[in-house]
Amino acid sequence: MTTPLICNNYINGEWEGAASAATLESRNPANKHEVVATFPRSTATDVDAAVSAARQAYRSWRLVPAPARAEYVFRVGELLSKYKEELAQLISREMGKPLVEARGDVQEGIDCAFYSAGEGRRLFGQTVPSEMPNKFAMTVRMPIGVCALITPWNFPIAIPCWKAMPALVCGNTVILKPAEDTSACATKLIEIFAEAGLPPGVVNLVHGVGEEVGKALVEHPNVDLVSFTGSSETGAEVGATCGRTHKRVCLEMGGKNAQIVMEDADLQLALDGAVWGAFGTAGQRCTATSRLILHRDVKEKFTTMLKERASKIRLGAGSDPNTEVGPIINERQLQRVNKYLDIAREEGATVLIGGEIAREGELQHGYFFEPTILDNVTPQMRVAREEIFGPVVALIEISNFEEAINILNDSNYGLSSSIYTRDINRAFAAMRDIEAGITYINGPTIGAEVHLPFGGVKHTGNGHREAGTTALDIFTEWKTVYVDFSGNLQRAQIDNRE
Ligand code: UN1
Repeated sequence: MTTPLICNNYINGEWEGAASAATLESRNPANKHEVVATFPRSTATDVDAAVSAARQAYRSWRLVPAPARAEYVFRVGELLSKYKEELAQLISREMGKPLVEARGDVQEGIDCAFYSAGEGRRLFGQTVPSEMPNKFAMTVRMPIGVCALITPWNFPIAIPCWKAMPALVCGNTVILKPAEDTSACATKLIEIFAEAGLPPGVVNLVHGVGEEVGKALVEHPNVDLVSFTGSSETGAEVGATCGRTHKRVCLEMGGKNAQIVMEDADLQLALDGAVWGAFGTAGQRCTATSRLILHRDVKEKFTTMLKERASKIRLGAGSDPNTEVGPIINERQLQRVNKYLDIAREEGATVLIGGEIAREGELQHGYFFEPTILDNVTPQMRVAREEIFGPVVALIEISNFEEAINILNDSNYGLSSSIYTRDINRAFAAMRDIEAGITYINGPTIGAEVHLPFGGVKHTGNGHREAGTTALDIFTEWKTVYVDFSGNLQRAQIDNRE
């Protein structure tokens, strides 16, 4: 056991505790007795300080040429590469995911840095012909101002990078409010931004409890934009507050992602996809596969294969190289997953494997849940409709393609989706008819790449798409500029009609 890391807020280029001096701690979810870090329990006073630093820094940061802003972000990418292993170890310790996945989390941040940095030399607008002679018309992207970034614990490096990097390249200043469970990861990330030499106040970090610090940020009159990834319940509140206070808001919320396996699918491939999609990161991804929609001709065979594979999954600490599935993030989430198992049983689903909190040997010291397969699930059951965020997958039987699509779409959520079929016509029809922000053909529901838009429809989001070039639409305002070099007053809609 190592000594706990002492984490601080980062405001205006200075590391400091909360004004109240109160602290909280994060723990290793694989061993609840191990405190990973202590961090400040900030309040509205600290939020005020961070917002005024970010506001002040914005005045000059917006004027730094975009290619120069992008160079800082590029440097962050280089430093993330340098510290990749150290960061991955920390992610495994504080968040619990296996090391290979933790390295992937950092890699996603690195990819995002290099991709976003390239945008510094693009940030394209448009030139458009004017109705009038000797006049140019164009659109240019302008930054928004001070952005509050509220991020979850499941991708403690990648998700803050998705938000902060494009925001900075676009000329905004940012305040990160990370999830309490992964405060050390966020601190290390912001140390890297600081090492990259960003001017004071451009990037700020405020630790604390969502209902205190997150709320204060969302309500703050000097915050211009809130980018939030988290639960649909909290997202709805964030969205309502931003509506009331006239802030731009980007919401990335829950999913109830399904993988369809048709009768002509390559079953081995579909199995690999299902195991990775449902149990990877212990199901704690908003893109995780939580429904398997199986054609009745292959359901029995596929279920046998899945049971066989899932029952052999090795649970353990993320830091152990033999671990395939790590712990659930904390006691509250563990109990939430467990509660869904009670609900499943009450609703009449059959627990094929798993279904319990794992307590054997070392596992008893952490928050482990057995990989779980629920059979005889009907689309109306709560376990088929609500996001569980754990290693639990529900099997639903269908008899044809149309039924598969209807059941997949019968959800309030619409983030990721997948279909395994060898029929190209069906694949294209699925691509068109599935109601989700992301559709994979012959691939699992997880594994989005940073240079493509990420987000969902219905209650999953509010129409924005993170990552890819669409991230620029979140973090910029369009300005339309007319340049009249005729030397005369030219009246639109009037003089050019005569
Ligand atoms: C999330 O779970 O919030 O597509 C993000 C994926 C990852 C990102 C998941 N690249 O699974």
